[in-house]
Amino acid sequence: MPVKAVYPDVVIPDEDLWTYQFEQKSKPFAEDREIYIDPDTGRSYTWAQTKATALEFGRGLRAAWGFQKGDVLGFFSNNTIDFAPAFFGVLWCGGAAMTANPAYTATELAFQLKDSGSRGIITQAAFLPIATAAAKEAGIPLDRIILMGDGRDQQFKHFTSIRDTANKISPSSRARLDPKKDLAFLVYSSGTTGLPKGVMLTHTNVVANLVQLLDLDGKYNGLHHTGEPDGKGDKQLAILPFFHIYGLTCIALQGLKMGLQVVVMPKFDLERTCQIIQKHQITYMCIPPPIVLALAKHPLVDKYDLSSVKWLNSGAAPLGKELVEMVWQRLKIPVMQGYGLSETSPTLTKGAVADWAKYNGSCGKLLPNILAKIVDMDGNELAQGEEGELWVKGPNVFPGYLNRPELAADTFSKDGYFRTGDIGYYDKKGNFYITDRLKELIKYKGFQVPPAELEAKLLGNPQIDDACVIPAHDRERETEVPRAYVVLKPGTEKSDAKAREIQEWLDAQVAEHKKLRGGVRFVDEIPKNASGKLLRRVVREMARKEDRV
Ligand code: 4UU
Repeated sequence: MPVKAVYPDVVIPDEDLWTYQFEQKSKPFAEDREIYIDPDTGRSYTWAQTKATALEFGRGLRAAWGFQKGDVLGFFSNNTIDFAPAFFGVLWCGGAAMTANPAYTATELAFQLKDSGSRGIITQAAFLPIATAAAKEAGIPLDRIILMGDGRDQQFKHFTSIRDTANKISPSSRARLDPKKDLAFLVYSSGTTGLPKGVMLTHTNVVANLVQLLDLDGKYNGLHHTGEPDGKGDKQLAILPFFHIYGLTCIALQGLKMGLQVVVMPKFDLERTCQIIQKHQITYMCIPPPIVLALAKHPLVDKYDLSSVKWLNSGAAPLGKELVEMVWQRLKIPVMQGYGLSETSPTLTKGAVADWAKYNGSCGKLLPNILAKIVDMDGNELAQGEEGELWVKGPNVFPGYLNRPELAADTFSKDGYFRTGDIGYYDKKGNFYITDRLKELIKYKGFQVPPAELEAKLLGNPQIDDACVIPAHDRERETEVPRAYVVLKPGTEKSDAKAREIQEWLDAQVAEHKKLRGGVRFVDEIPKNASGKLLRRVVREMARKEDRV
C-alpha cells in the first residue's frame, strides 16, 4: 500500500495563481502590509502595490507586444523585489514565466530561450551583455529585452515604464485560464537524465503546493503575519534565488500568500546575511546545506546576534546530521529539512519544527494530498524501512516536460507515479530519509549541474576518447562537485598539467556552478554494460573511495 501523508487532506481550489493570490474575498492581513523589502535601498512593495504594479505591467505587455495566453517571458536575473510584480504581470496576460540562472553563459541562456519559445527577456542592467548576446543567438529582437531592479540603461526600457498609456487594455480583461492545463512557470531541470528540459508547472500545480504548505508552516511551524518575537509578523530572508523553484514557491509566493515579509537579497554573502538578520530581525530562512555549514562553522557568525531566527529549513541537496547539531550548539537555532524537486512545484516532504532533534537527518513527512511509495529496480513496492526509489503522486506533480512527450514513459510509472530518481526510505512515523540518487544529476550548492552537458563538451575535445562526469564530495564546502573521469586519445600524455588544462578549457565554457571543481581523473576505460550504457554507479564508487565517503 502506498504511504499517505499523516496530515489531513486539504482542498485545492480550482483557481489560477492570480486569483488565488489577489482575488480572495477575505484576506487575514491588511493590503498595505509590506511584503517585499529591499534591505539596501529600503524600497518595498506592499501586497496592494505588488498587485497594482503587476496589473500595470501586464496591461502594458499586452498593449505593446500583444503578449497573451500561452506566451512565455524569460526571467534572467538575480533576486530583486521587482521579481514578483513582474512575473504576476506575465500571469495576468495568461503567459508563463521561464526562469534562468543569471550565472549562465550566453549559449546556455540562448538554449533555454529557444527551447521555451520565449518572446522576450526580463533582466537587470548588469546582465545586459549576456542577455543581448543570448537574444541574438535565440533570434529575439533587442527591443524585447526589458529591465527590472535598480539599474537603468538608455537603450532598454524598465518594466515599470511598459504601461498601457493609451488605456487600450481594460484592467478587467485578465486572461481566462484553465488552471489545470495552462502553465504558470517553466523552470528547467535535467530530470533523471540528459540536458535541461522545461518543467511545465500548471497554475494548479503551484496553487496546490502553496495550499499544501499553508497548514504545515502556519499551524505546525508557527509562521504568521502576526508572528513573534515582536507580533509584527514573521520575516524571512530571501537568500535562495527566485529563478529556482525552491525560492520561487517557498519564499516569493508563500510570503505573499501568508503575509510573511520577504527581505530580498540580490545574491548570497555571509556577512551581509548576518547583518540583515540582526537589523531586520529575521525570524526564519530557507537555505541550502552550504549555508548551514557557514552558520555552523564560520568565525564571522560570532560577531552578530542572530537570536531572532526561530528556525531554518535546509533543502535542495543532502545535509549532514552533524552540522545540524553544530548549529544548535552554537546558535540554538533548530534546522529541519525539506525535500522536493522542480517537477513537484517543489515541496514533497517537510519537517515540523517541534520534531527537528528527534528526526535529525530526515527530510520530514509527506505534505497533505501526496501519495508515495518506495520501489525496487523492477518497480515493486518495498516495505517501511527498506531503501529504494521514491515515487510520488499528488496535485503538485507536473504534467511533463515541454515538447518532450516521448519522455513520459520514463518519467511516470504505468500507475501514474512520478519517478523522482531519488533513493530513500521512510520510518514508522512517516518520516522520509533521502539517502542517495539514482539519476545522474549533480547538485553544486543546491544548483543543478547536468553531467550530460559537461560530457558532451568533453567528448568534443579532440584529445578525449571518452568521458563520464559524476558527483564528488567536497566536505569542506558541504556540497557535491562535478568530477570528470576521462579516457585520453592513445599517445596523449596523462599528467597533472594535462588534467589542469582540460579542466580550465571546460570551465571557461560553462556557468560558474558547473565548473569541474572535483577535478579531472584519467582512466583507461569508462565502465559500460553490455549494451554500451555508461555505468555511472561504478564510476561514482571510484569517486567515493577516493573521497572516503
Ligand atoms: C537530499 O532542489 C530542488 C528543490 C528543493 C526543495 C528543498 C526544500 C524544495 C522544497 C524544500 O522545502 O529542486 P531541483 O529540481 O533543483 O532538484 C531536485 C533534487 C532532488 O531530486 C534531490 O536529488 O535535489 C535533491 N534534493 C535533496 N537531496 C532536494 N532536496 C533534498 C534534500 N536532501 N533535502
